[in-house]
Amino acid sequence: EPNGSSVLDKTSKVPAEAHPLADKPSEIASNIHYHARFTPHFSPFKFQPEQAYYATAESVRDRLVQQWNETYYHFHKMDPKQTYYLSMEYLQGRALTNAIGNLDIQDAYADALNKLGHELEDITEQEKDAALGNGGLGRLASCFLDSMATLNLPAWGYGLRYRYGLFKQKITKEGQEETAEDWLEKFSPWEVVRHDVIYPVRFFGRVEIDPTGSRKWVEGEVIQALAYDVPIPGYKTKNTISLRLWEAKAVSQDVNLFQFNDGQYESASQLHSKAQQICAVLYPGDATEDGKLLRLKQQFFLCSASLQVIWSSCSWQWSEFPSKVAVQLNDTHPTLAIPELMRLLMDEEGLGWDEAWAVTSSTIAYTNHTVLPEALEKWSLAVMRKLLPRHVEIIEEIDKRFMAIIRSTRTDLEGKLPSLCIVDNSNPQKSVVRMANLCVVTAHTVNGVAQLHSDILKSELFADYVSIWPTKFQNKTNGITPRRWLRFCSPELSSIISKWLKTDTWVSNLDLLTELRQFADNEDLQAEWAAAKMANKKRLAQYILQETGLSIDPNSLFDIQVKRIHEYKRQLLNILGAIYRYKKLKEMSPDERAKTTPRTIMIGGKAFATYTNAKRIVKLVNDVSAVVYTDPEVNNYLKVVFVPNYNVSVAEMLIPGSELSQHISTAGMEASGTSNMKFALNGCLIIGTLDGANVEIREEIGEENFFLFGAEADEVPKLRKDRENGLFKPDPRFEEAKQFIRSGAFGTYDYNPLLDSLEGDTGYGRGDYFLVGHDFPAYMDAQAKVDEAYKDQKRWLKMSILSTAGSGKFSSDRTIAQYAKEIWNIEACPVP
Ligand code: B1N
Repeated sequence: EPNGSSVLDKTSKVPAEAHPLADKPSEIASNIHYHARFTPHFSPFKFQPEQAYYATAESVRDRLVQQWNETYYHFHKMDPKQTYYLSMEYLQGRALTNAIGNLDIQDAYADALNKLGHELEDITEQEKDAALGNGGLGRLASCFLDSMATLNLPAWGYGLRYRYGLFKQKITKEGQEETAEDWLEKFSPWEVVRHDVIYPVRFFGRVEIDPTGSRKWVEGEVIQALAYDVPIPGYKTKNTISLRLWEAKAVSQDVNLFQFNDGQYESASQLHSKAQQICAVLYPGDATEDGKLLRLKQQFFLCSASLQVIWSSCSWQWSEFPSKVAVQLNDTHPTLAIPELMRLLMDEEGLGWDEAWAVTSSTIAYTNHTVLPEALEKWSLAVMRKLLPRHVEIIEEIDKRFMAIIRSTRTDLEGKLPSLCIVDNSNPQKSVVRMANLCVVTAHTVNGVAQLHSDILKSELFADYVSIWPTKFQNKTNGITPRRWLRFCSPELSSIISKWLKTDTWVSNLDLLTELRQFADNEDLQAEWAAAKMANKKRLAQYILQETGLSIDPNSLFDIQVKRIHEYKRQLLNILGAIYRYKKLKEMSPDERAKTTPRTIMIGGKAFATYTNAKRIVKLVNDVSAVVYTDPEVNNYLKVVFVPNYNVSVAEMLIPGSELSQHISTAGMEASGTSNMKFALNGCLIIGTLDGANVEIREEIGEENFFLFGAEADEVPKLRKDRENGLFKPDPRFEEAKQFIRSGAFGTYDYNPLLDSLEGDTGYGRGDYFLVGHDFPAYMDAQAKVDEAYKDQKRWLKMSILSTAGSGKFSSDRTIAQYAKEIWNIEACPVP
């Protein structure tokens, strides 16, 4: 641990030279061979791809561990201010390609594996994705870690080591089926258990008040949090930081052996199973909240363990704490870090309220990722009081003091108190804690994740707070790591870029991509660009064939929408458009058809297991796919494919092979989106609404290179009202598409509930809350423009090059540099 005594103290320097690591392919090959033999996980006679994967991973891990130790030592010596990024989700994906790439040793490892009779590509495919997240929010956390390491920032990621990550999606006749994804089935070579980093986390119990009036949380049940560390290498730097994942364990002395002898097997093993439950599963929601007690336990487990580490590593005066530590809350999921830090400071350290509050509020910052009302966390006060009695006292005190200040200083806000307060008592039987309010009241900085989203936070969700703290609110437009999302997933396009820019430094300085603009019309570049795209499309077609049995034509326009299935993301708009296209193609003469632009529409994504409308959309896409595929009149001009089990690795295959991607959420509802950035970076054109980061992407790449359509965010409330008042006049094309489904063209499944959601009552107020009907005609017109543009390949390629050239802003390096400077106030600490 940073400030504990360790072996590192006794040596002036980590003796790296004592453990030289192989560089030549032949040495690497023997190192891999060494691991296959002496770190055995399998019987010794096998060296199939699976065994080769584990041995290769362990060989690469040796290097990571060496850099990691040096980084630990260096941070320990320099003692800089450090950032702790707290997140309930990390969508890491595979680690091997990333590690080899960031260490810049791909060629040597490829050669080494060749010597052992394997191809690097086959070996890396053996790895299971670490999917400890649901979607954008989790993947953002993982991109951030890559950037923090690359920028040499003294930073940590903290999360939970879920036994089962995001479910695996299978498509059957019924639609989506979920099965458990056992990512630790064999074991992960990328985690290191830290037996010396273990902290007690308490649940339930009561508050004891001693004669001096000081309070202490006692009794209840105590579960141990044990650290598993995952190395996060930066790109072309020695700095290797940690993702620390907590695992829950029963304390051994609590599991009393004598109880077993007394026949009390139950109570002894109970604690074990309670501990196991905590990290058993990731809650598979994305922008939905289902308020389970176990989820609250998970959240507290993360917060308490992480805060205890920070607290125990603190060797400074408490007043100095905020100049040594920054804590970033990834949405409200780790909000309990606030009362937990207050508790540690007051009950364990003996600080007074004001001092503890000053430390807490100047340490903690909060990122909001959604304005969807159903995703804004609210916890029952009664439930929380049972689980965390001391924390509820603290939350109530924060609320009380905040209310008092507002009452005494802001009489103009008197009427706003019910919406400003943290504990909502409007229904005294069902009081709830509004976690976002607790975050806003406490944090020194609150940020949104794209300019439009941050503006909406200020003008709507948190408007009244802005009048209290005008400078608390910031924007930090999301970003993606250019390593995973271009350099490694599309080596072909990457080498072309490096060749034309005469440098590969764009990989860690993505703004350099603007230099491609001057070559956008160059025929040689366009030819190379087209060849790389085609290679990626062929690879993708091969993958689709292997996964779905469907054969797609690499000469057709590859049009992709992949993301969690949600009504606000409007996959329904996409598939209705596809249905209309299909119907028109059927009505055409063969000559007319031959003049159209052939398209392959791919849709992928997981639906929350209990989100019925999302599951109906999955089913509809699959049914449309089957009908169109087997229609000989049409299937040369249109194919619809549902890509099963969308995850990080599948994205790495799809995105480089894409030509058009759809980011078509109802304006104002997608906080940012990050796949839009990945597609644009890979030279894929976007059809989209003015929502989330689309707005900024369009600004950067040029409006002539973006297929824009649809209502704008500020028009949405009125359009919804108009619908309610019966003022909406549907476009005949929209009616035709819906009618075609009703006619049974795609089978006998009952699609009426889905179609009714576009008309009748959806539970969101009167029908079509997401304005699919309103935007449909504009969407179809924009799609017609896409078809026209694709016919002119020169123009299309130019637009594609300009998309990549304009994507520099969306590097997570830029985002993280802004967090470091404008929120965390930390500086780079590069290992020499
Ligand atoms: O966070 C991403 C954004 O790019 C997306 O637009 C946004 O939808 C996503 C509850 C969420 N917001 N909220 C969640 C995830 C899990 C959960 O249990 C809410 N995810 C987002 C990154 O900023």
